[in-house]
Amino acid sequence: MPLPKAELHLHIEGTLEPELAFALAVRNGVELPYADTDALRAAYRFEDLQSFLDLYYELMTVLRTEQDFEDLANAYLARAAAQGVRHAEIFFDPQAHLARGVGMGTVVEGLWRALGKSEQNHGVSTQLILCFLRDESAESALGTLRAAEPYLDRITGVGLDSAEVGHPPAKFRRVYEAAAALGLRRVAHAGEEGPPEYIAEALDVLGVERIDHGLRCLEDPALVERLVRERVPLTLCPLSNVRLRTVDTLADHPLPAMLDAGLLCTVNSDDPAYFGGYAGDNFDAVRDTLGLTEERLRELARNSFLASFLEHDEERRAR
Ligand code: ES4
Ligand code: ZN
Repeated sequence: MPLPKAELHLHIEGTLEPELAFALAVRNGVELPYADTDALRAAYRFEDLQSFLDLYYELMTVLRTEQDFEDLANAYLARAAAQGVRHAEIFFDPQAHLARGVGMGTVVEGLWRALGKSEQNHGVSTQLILCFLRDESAESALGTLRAAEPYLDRITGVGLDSAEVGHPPAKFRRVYEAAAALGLRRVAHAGEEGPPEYIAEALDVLGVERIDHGLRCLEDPALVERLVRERVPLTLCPLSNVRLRTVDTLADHPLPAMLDAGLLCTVNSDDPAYFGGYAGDNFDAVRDTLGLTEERLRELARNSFLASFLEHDEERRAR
């Protein structure tokens, strides 16, 4: 029996497995520049975040209809459930779809067709987090939030993803203020490829409650101390870090040191179709390669629920 856990860092478009991508390409008459699933898988050799994002945005062009988004989400939820995921806070990237003429309603209602029945069908509770693409303009982000207003009963919060370096959190101050005024929860990717200053800025300027990745906090001891003191959750993604070369090998991953330092770490899959595994695979990998004890693994699973947006009685953080 896999450890029950919550998944807090998962891009639904990053769950698009090659087989489903080809099936949707056929269904929608979209041409993919790969002969077959093997040829596509062979392209999953990434140098860095950008080389991954290029393929990620290319492949998601097969997603066109509500049915496509429903099928995508159901495939993810079935795999997640099999690996012990009981709750998933799911990112989606509407700007990448709006730019192709696929409307906000198609994306949100399509996903909701799966998410609305997920507890019943998969035993997984879900929430949706709308992410802004940080390499797009602040105005585009504001327009995206406006486009999402009719669907806010389906959306728990906002996040910030895509190419990090050169796009500091402060660029999105206004849209995060607007999101907060609408009662939305706030998270942001920071310190994946970007510097530790982006982590502090996401907390101070955007008012985020969690940091997605946050790995580079380790370069700034005072920041680590703050993250520990304020109990700021970090949603780490070990297999993603290896594939995108944020760490050299999994054996070099600083997760054990981060736990020892008292950071509130969680383990997640990020883009599991691309990075070699779902949530349980990430847990197994850190157990096997980093030698985490059962006690540490239970701590990670407990952290995932503490850091979630589920209602809970326990006092989560002092902030
Ligand atoms: C992402 Cl790994 C990662 N980092 C930033 N943005 C993303 N979007 C999808 N996966
Ligand atoms: Zn991510």
